[in-house]
Amino acid sequence: MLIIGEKLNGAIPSVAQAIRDRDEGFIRDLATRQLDSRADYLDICSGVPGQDAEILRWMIEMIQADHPDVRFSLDSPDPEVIRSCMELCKNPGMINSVSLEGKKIELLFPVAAEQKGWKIIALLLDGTGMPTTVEKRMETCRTILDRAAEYGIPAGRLYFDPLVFSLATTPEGFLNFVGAARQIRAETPEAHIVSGLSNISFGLPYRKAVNQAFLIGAMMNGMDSAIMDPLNRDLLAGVYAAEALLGLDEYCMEYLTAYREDLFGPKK
Ligand code: THG
Repeated sequence: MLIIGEKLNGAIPSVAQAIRDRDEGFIRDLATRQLDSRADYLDICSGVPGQDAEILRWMIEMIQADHPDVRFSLDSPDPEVIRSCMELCKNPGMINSVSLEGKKIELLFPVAAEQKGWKIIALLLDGTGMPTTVEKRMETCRTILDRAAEYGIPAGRLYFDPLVFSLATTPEGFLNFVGAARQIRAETPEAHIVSGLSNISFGLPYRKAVNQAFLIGAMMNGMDSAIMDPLNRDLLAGVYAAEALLGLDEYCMEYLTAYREDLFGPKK
């Protein structure tokens, strides 16, 4: 499972404040703690339209100075910002995201075709509103795969985000997510499935329980990457346990090592 640490996001009030104050210590600490919790990539999102490029640049340079091996997931609605930030990254990361909206593919696939180490998160959005059915998602997925092939980008570099809506407002949302995830992996086994965890629990109390159930359910249906909080020990333990259950962790070696190293918190 590829873990993309979600904490460096201006949508989180404490992070927004740290960005406004240009509080280096706060941001550097959040980066270090997520990497210590085995985040494979750090998602960075400024949440400040207009200053996106400048803020992401600030984070990239500061974090890279501490962690030369760090890999970023560049999370911006503006493809130009993603493109300019890619040049600043010492290591290949993830483009978060493309979709069929606007000129994202035209702007980002040419660079992605050249920079072969970069992975691409593709939202299953076609610009006509939120997808409500599995079939709508599949149409968008197939179009994106075709466009990628035109640029010589193999399916294995694509991480499809089927988009999940709040369980409180969209009762069939999880089943649609799972339906799309299963079908994508059946049709294109090399392609990957990714999701943010927290949309599912929006508007409900005790969100952690719903996020945890979503994570495990989605992993059992082909999700192999998540944008999540790696500092949430229970969630992280769930990832390791689910990997072992799926036969992806021989003799539970990874699970046992993580437990031994207190990755799931103090031993219980
Ligand atoms: N798909 C893609 N990109 C995305 C999302 C997605 N980027 C943004 C978002 N969704 C994922 N990122 C976050 C970041 C922070 C939070 C939720 C989603 C958040 N965090 C709480 C905090 O840190 O205070 C607590 C989290 C917890 O304890 O589990 O709310 O869907 N492609």
